[in-house]
Order: sequence, then structure tokens, then C-alpha cells
Amino acid sequence: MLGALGAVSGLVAGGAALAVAELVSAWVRPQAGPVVAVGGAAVDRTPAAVKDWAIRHFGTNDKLVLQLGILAVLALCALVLGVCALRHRRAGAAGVLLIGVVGAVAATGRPDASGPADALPSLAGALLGALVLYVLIGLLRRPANTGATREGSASAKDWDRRQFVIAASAAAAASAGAGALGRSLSTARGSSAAASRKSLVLPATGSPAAPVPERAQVRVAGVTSFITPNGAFYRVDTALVVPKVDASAWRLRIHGRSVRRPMTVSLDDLLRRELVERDITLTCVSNEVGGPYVGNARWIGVRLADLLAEAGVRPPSRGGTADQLVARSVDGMTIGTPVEDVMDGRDALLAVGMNGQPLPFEHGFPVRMLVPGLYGYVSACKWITDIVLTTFDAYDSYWVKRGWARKAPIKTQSRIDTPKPFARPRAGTVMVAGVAWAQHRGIDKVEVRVDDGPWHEATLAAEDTRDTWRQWSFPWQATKGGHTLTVRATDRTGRVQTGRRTRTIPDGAGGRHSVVVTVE
Ligand SMILES: Nc1nc2c(c(=O)[nH]1)N[C@H]1C(S)=C(S)[C@@H](COP(=O)(O)O)O[C@H]1N2
Ligand SMILES: [Mo]
Repeated sequence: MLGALGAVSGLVAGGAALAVAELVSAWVRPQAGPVVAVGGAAVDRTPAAVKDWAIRHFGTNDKLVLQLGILAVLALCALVLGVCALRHRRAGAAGVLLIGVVGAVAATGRPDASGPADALPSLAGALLGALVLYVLIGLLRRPANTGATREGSASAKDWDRRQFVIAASAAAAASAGAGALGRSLSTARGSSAAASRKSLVLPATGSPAAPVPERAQVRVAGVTSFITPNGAFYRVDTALVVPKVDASAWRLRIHGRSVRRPMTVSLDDLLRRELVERDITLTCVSNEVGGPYVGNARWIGVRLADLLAEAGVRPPSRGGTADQLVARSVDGMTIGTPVEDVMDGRDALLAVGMNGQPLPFEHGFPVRMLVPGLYGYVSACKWITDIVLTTFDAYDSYWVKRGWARKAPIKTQSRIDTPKPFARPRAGTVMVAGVAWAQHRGIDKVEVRVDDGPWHEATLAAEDTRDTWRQWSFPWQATKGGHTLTVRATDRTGRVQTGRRTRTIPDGAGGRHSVVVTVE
């Protein structure tokens, strides 16, 4: 019984610590909270293979799973410390403080840490948590009145237990209140950013995109929508708390090697420039063959090459000495892109708009980079705030340090959207359809094979641009029984999508997508 009460004390103390940390972090910085800070440190230290596995299994929920895992570990620590404290009250309290120090070290070590203040949430939380544990255990251990009768001692003990229950409940209730207050303060903090997004009106573009050809969308049920709505667009990043940047305070600095005229621009500066509108399909290097981490949107932005040229940057092919452009986001992410690709005439953008809206916070508000033809981790920095020109020899960006390739053009890929795996279509004509992509090269051919039969050319839907994916369909005369459908694409350089399966690490998955169905 006493052991259980010790465990309860530990949990109440842990809850109080987290609640206070939440409250203080709302005031310091939402990213400085212990769970987010430790989570971020864990993300940065996770081996590439494990991270890839997490993305594959939990998808965009990987962050939630990580934070729940940290909470579970904390709860376990709190339980153990609570039980230990029954015997060694000071040691239990000291254990809580130690956990606080771990949180503080993690918070101040984050790449986006703003200074020593980032240690405050963890330290304040731990101090209060230690105090709560110390007091609660004290109530549990208070000896019964020595001079009392047996009945008297029993009632004194009851009284102590009652005091414990009252104190523990009060602490739990106060923690819940503090936690809720912290949450709402955090939300209020983000409200200036939300207001700046709401009031942002995207100016008319001087160079609108041509309308999407009507025939770009295959009219077969189950095929992906040609334009991915913002709410359905895949999200991959390391941010446990989505950065909320106030657009009016946002600045982008362009500087570094061979930048003759370094510049700092505001959002208004960007919006006063010529804006272009382009359809670009973005793909994640962690996308498995047949996977969902690919999306297509109509973006509005300024051409990054123009800005670089104004800053005096030349690509290596015209004598420039910087071959790598490193973009840095407000949360410390670094993304390295070949300067040559950005300046070779393709529509590399500093994007401000996505499908007619200002960028959603999840997708990089107020400004992100996009380079057609390159995987996101080498081109698509969200919440961008700094661009430094350097060389690939001199600097490795975030993912490169973790084993991914320095350069990563998107591989030619194709996906069967319908029929779904293990579908049971009726014999007769079954429409097989899906998407194929080879950004900035374009798709020239898609073929489908049934079992080990010959390759049949699919019908290509209209092409929007060579920077977007292309849909395809194939009417299959399906015969009864189990069948494997396989797809392959050929890009405009004539290269046929390889059949050799390779892992996503280091530069994107290779191989063909297959779907097994049973025709009835
Ligand atoms: N700041 C920041 N930008 C980032 C990332 C990130 O983790 N942090 N991830 C990159 C990766 S790996 C991809 S695939 C794209 C995904 O963009 P999306 O989430 O808008 O689809 O963003 C890129 N930009
Ligand atoms: Mo990615």
C-alpha cells in the first residue's frame, strides 16, 4: 500500500514538474519545454535507418509517437523515484532535479536555442517537482503520535493519510491548471504569427501558370488528385513544435562566399518583386517505392536565381566559386543545394503561396524554398531565414551529416493508385491507373506488366509541366485468379525506371511498384 502511495507521489510530482515547465516555456519559448527539447535532441541523434523506419511506420505521426514515448519514460522514472523516496526522501527529490538538468541541457543545446533562458522551463519544473515529492513523501512518513492510545494512533494515521490525499489532489489540480494555462499562453504567443498570416494578401503574379490541362487528371476512381490540396499534402520535417513565424518580423539574409552584395530582405521586399506561379511536384527521399510522400501544388514565389544574381552570385559554370547554397530555417535545419541547379534556368523558388493560400505553417510560412527536380531534403527548406553560399567540400548540411547523399536529384518513379493491393476486382476490363514522376525531366512513357508477361504501354494523361507528375491509365483484360501488376516509367532522357530495388538511404528508393490482386 505504502509503495503504491509512493508511486502516486512520484507521478503527482512529475506531473507538477511538467505542468510548470509547460507554463514557463510558454513564456520563454514553446520549443524550450523539456519534452520538445529532449525529443528534438533525440531526433537529431537517431540513426538514419531508425528515423527512416519511424517515418515509414508512423508517417507524420512519428513525432507524436516520439513524444508519447518520452512521456512514458518520464512517467516510469517518476514512479521509480516516488517509491525510492519512501526510503531516501532527499535522493528521490534529487533524482527529479537531475532529470530537470537533463532537460535543461537538451534545451540549451538545440540549434535554435535562444540562450540560457531555454534552461528555465526544465529547471523551474524540476525544482517544483522535487519540492512536491519531498512534501508528499513527508506526509506519508509522518510517524503516528507516540503518546496516543491505540485508537488514537490509528486515527492520527488516518488523519495523515487524509492530509496526503488532500495535498496530492491539490497538487494534481494545480498542475492541470498550470498546464492548461501554459497551453493557452503558447497559443496566444503564436497568435501574432497567425494574424500576420491571415492578413497576408498574395499580390497578383506577373507570370501566372497556365491552367492545368483538363486531361491531366485521369478519370478513374482511386487515382490521386492531380493537385494535392494543402490539407492533404504530406509533411516531413524534424520540428516537434511547428515554428510560428510572424511575417512582419521575418527576414532572409543572403551572404557568404563570393556574394559581392550581401542582402537582407523582408517579406514586403519579396512581395514587391515579380512573383511567378508554378506547378511543382515535391518528393521526399524517404518515400518508399509506391509510397505517399509525394505531392503536387501550385506555388507562388520569387525566382531565387534572380535574387542570387542581384547579390552578385555566379554559378560554378560561369566562374562562381561557391557550388553549394545552404539554407537555414528558424528551427536550425540546414539544407544544402547545388548553386548550379538553382541558377540553371529552372524555376527554383522562394515560395510564399501554396494553392492560392499563404503557405500553411506546417509547410513553411512565411517563406520556403523549392527546386524542381531535387528531393526535399536538398532543396525545400521550410521557415527559411538564411542562405549562405559555400562549397560542398567545406560544409555538410543536416541530413548529409547523417549519412544521406550530398546531391539527390529525384529518381524516375511510378505508382499504381488503383487497384489497391489485395483488391478483388471482377474479371473483365479493370482500369489500372496511377501517377509517374521524373521532375524537371518529364515522363515520356509508362508501361504495365501483368505477372511475368510483356510490358504494355499505358495511356498517358496530358502533361502539365515537366516539373510535375503525370497520370496514366491502362485498361487491363483481367482473367480470374491471382495476379501481380507492375509499373515502370521512362523519362524524357530515355532512361527506363530501374527494376533494381534499393533502399531510400542514401539518395532515394529505386525499384518498381507492384500490386497483387485476386480477380474473381
Ligand atoms: N525547416 C525544415 N525544412 C524542411 C525539412 C525539415 O525537417 N525542416 N524537411 C525537408 C524534407 S526532408 C522534405 S521532403 C520537405 C517536405 O516538405 P513538406 O513537409 O511541405 O511536404 O521539406 C524539407 N524542408
Ligand atoms: Mo524528405
